Amino acid sequence: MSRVLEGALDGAGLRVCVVVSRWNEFVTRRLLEGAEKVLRERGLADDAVTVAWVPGAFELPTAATWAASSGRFDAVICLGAVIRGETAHFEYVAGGAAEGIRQAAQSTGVPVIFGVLTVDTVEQALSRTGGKDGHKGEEAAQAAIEMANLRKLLTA
Ligand code: INI
Repeated sequence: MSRVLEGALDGAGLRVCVVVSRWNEFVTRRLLEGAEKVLRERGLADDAVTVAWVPGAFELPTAATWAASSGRFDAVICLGAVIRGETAHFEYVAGGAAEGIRQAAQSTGVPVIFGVLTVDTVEQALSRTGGKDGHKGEEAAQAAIEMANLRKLLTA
């Protein structure tokens, strides 16, 4: 019989850093509100959640690496919104954020969650932050809790 491990969606005792981009703040605030709501609902205390603002999505990996390598957090959540219609260099900003966030996770071993919307229009961004297409901020917070708990199981 296989031994199956899954990270519980229980945030009690976890410490999480949310790094959030100020660019397209009307969207990223919605992402942040969703993430904070789920973290609270899942049992994290208010003082167990740290929020750090950065200028844009391109800066998310740098701040995430600082937080992840500090030893102070069980998971880091990166929140941002890159909207193609308003970004001439969409691929560079979105691709740099994605690759940098992957590297931050792999170089530190701490879960660093990709909560960055990469969309064509403002309407798509809004529909993914509490509209008909769910809430990427809420999903990011759930992923952070699951991965933080799975890490404990796999590294104990
Ligand atoms: N940053 C974003 O987070 N979203 C965007 O849509 C965006 N646009 O449109 O350019 C954006 N640019 C800023 C970038 O992330 C950096 O902050 C900037 O280039 C300084 O390094």
